[in-house]
Amino acid sequence: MAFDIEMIKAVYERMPARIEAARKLVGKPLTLTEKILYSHLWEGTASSSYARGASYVDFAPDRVAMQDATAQMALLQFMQAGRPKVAVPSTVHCDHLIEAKVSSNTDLAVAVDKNKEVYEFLSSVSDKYGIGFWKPGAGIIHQVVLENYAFPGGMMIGTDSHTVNAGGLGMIAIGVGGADACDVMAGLAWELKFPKLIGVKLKGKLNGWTSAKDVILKVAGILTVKGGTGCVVEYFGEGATSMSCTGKGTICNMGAEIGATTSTFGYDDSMARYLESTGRADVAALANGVKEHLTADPEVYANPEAYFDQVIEIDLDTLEPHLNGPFTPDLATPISKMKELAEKNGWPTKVEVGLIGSCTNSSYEDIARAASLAKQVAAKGLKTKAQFTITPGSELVRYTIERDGLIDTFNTIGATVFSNACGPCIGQWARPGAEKGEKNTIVHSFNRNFAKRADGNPNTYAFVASPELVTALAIAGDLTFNPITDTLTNEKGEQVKLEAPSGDELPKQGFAAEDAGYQAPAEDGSSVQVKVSPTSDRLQLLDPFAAWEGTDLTGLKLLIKAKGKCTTDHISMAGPWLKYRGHLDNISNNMLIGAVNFFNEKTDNVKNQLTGEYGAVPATQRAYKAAGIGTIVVGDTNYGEGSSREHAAMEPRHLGVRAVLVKSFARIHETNLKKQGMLALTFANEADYDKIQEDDSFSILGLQGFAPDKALTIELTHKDGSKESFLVNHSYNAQQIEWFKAGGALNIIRASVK
Ligand code: MIC
Ligand code: SF4
Repeated sequence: MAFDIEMIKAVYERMPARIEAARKLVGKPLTLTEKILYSHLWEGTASSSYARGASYVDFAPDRVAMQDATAQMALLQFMQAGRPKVAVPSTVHCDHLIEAKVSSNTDLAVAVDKNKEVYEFLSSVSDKYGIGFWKPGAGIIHQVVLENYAFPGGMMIGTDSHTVNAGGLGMIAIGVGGADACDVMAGLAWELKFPKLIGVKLKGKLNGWTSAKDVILKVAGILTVKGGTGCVVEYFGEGATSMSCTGKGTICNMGAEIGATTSTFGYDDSMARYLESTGRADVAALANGVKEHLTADPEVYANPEAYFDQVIEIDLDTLEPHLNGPFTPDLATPISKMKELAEKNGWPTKVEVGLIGSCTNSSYEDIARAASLAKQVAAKGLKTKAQFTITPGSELVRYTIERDGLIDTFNTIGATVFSNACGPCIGQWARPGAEKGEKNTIVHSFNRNFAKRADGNPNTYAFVASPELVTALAIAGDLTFNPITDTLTNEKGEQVKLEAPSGDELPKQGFAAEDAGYQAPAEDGSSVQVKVSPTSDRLQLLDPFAAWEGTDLTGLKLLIKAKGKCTTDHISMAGPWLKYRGHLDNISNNMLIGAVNFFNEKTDNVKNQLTGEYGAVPATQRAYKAAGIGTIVVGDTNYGEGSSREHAAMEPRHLGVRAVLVKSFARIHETNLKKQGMLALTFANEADYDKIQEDDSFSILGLQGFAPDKALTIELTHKDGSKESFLVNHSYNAQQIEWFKAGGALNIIRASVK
């Protein structure tokens, strides 16, 4: 039986009437996205229709998921909310803190030892508050959610940007910061601006070398890393229904890379098959009973332009395999153009390592198709040129592929199998020699490829592709190898061609695992003790942030004017810093160390206006803090793209930054800043970015009249004493302004329990 089946039943019981009411209010047929959103309103049945891209709406998500690296902060906050138990089904997954070094079992044992304190904390908090706990080794959050919790038509939030993966099972699943998760677990509403809708029509069918990953690689090329901001992407068409459920998951997963709020697909047979094969025939039966509500009204897909804000059409019959990168997931190159582009751009073409797996791409189908290529190596007398690694997404997949001989197949090409965890995808790859900083190329089936993301080496050129293409390129050892047209020279000197990949969508003998790694919480957790040592360097209880002083902010200094791409990896790097995710003061020592200083083009090197000296960003900020001087961070477009990690907002808050002023924000990061009581501002006129000079002081004026849709004013005082003013916008609603005034949303919840 599936987890929380009663909750799922209740959702399906409410759905038809709520959808009917919404259809009347909206006055036209509904997309799937609208159906799910309108059936999850905090107010219950809709009383009015909402404006896309404009109305802030309170929702009631069905569940919450958290991974270990973000759960620590989320649960440290929840502990202060004064609730005995979580209000909705919630889970914690231990996946991010496991380093990939030697091999699965060795690495897991090392992680369990190294992270003992954190795992014990998460396990005991989970036990106490009624949260399901997935132990280290159980798998990556999104894969485990897809296998166990996701259900068509449901709505969930998760403290990880790739929570959107569950769209593959027809959910609206959204990545959030820990403070948002804390609200929902505390029984409060969750707020989101009603999204705009992008429809993607998939014509034709996947075939040959092309896989589901190529759909999203193509979409990322079209929409870029910010094209999906504020939007939900809904996929439909024969190409959608003919694709596997896990393939849909891959597409939704990487929707995070276009900034989309989430992506989803209508319920179909592939989802029913997946539910049944993962032991949830009961959910499939329930879903079948409300089928018509789990997809858009027929008029919508017949005439999408009339219902979506933007429509994209992709023909799967002609879609080519793609490679996206380096350094950004939206630089999309069809494989046939790689030779030309690599040469033009000077990308190293020798592939050193091919890495498959991760939360994005480690379904049974992915692994089986990649294995079909590995099998050809010996059969065709080839030798694999690059190193090859596999990171299974869950123990369920790992156990099953081992049973079915697929790991043995990979072993024949010298593969290393890492733990069922994030590992190399999040800088937890202890890659030998990475410290030398040599220019080199890797290909992987993950989702992100920002600088330093996999191995910490800024000169590693990472390209994202399907697991099939990664395997082929690893065999060839060459980024420009096009398996559709090119041949390889085998050991006998013959020219051989790889045959297109093939593999079962689901295991013929069903999924299996000896121990999936789940720990149920205590029925009554009131006597469970949660321990945090006051001397720990991994965990630190939170102190409330100070409330707004009630005046305009004056005399702020410029901490950094960041140039170009500034993702959450630049603001709060992962990899070696993941160990401090539960300790705000310690992790603050990585604040903005990856951001490029506009004035000297260096990272982690900014001017301290008090001394005139240049130094590291965190140390400089601590000096301002010690002097009681507030600061401001200035940034470019799509600031804070990438992760949901609220540390990127809490660190500046903790260290005394008062405002972040940018050309535009990524959604989750902007909300995280607001939640933590920071000012998140955007230039009314982007060109005003150019006015900011290195020695500027800032005043933020108009805060006493801080109101929705009302611009604030920034007054700059340059070094020579001259002044300049300009307007800055914000997207705070009345509630969010209260968060700012209280010094953070949590202070309001705290006050309500006293
Ligand atoms: C990531 O893929 O960047 C992460 C690590 O999963 C993050 C969460 C984190 O920073 O802990 C995400 O995507 O939200
Ligand atoms: Fe883990 Fe990478 Fe997936 Fe993030 S994207 S959850 S780091 S596997």
